[in-house]
Amino acid sequence: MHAIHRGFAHHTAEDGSFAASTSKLPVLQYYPCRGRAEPIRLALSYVGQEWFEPPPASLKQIVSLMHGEFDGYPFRQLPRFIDDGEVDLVQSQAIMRHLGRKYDLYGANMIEAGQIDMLMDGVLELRGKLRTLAVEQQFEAAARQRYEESVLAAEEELKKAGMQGPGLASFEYPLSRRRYSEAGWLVGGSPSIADFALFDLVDLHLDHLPDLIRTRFPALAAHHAKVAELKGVKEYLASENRYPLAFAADWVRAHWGTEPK
Ligand SMILES: N[C@@H](CCC(=O)N[C@@H](CS)C(=O)NCC(=O)O)C(=O)O
Repeated sequence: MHAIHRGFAHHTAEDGSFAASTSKLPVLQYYPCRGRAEPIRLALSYVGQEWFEPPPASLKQIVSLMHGEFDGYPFRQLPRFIDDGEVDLVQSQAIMRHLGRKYDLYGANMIEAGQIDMLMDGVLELRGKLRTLAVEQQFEAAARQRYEESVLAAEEELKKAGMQGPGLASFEYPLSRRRYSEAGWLVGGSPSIADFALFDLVDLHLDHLPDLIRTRFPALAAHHAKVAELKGVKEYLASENRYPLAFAADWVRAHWGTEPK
């Protein structure tokens, strides 16, 4: 059994048998699936920063600790990211913004940083809609059709769809019009944390609806392909480190047999 992180003591890696090989690596505690950790993994891969993830046996301990202790797990949720012996964060968006600041993936100025925040909030909202369809509704036919007609409505149809909040067309629009970037990224002249968040969202959609996405959202498909070719990202996507399963709830159900939270 591997030791795990406890309380507020800062660690840079797992204790015990993993300590020697991982003592300098940031630790990402999450389920062995893409889930809310995937944009974090993509950003780390892009900047060439290796990281450590506890194996499932440790994770089981982490999750039971997490449910009973606020220290280290203030919201009783994962992901948790421990970096440089001082940074210890939960909330996937806070972790992404930390990586954005640390590795210069947060735009060239305050204006771009604000645009990145705005677009990432939109991606998160859309991810929630996809999660409902995938995890709660299990892609049931009527729910899927409603999703295709609202979240996946093309630009002009989305304006009439009567749905609150973003659809995928909300991202097709700025990309195809080069609204915030002349370079084909979401914002500014180089990749930012928003690009990794959007890539993950489009990737999840491509798993289930490849033809529809490619036909209705060519700019999103092109952006997805551009991110997938980035050095570091390309290698990560082709590696064994990339988990096949998309949602944490599905992993928990499949491996621990308990109802997902
Ligand atoms: N807003 C949080 C949500 C985190 C979240 O929902 N985490 C889920 C897994 S994806 C979790 O830890 N659920 C509790 C559990 O599995 O017991 C974030 O973005 O990090």
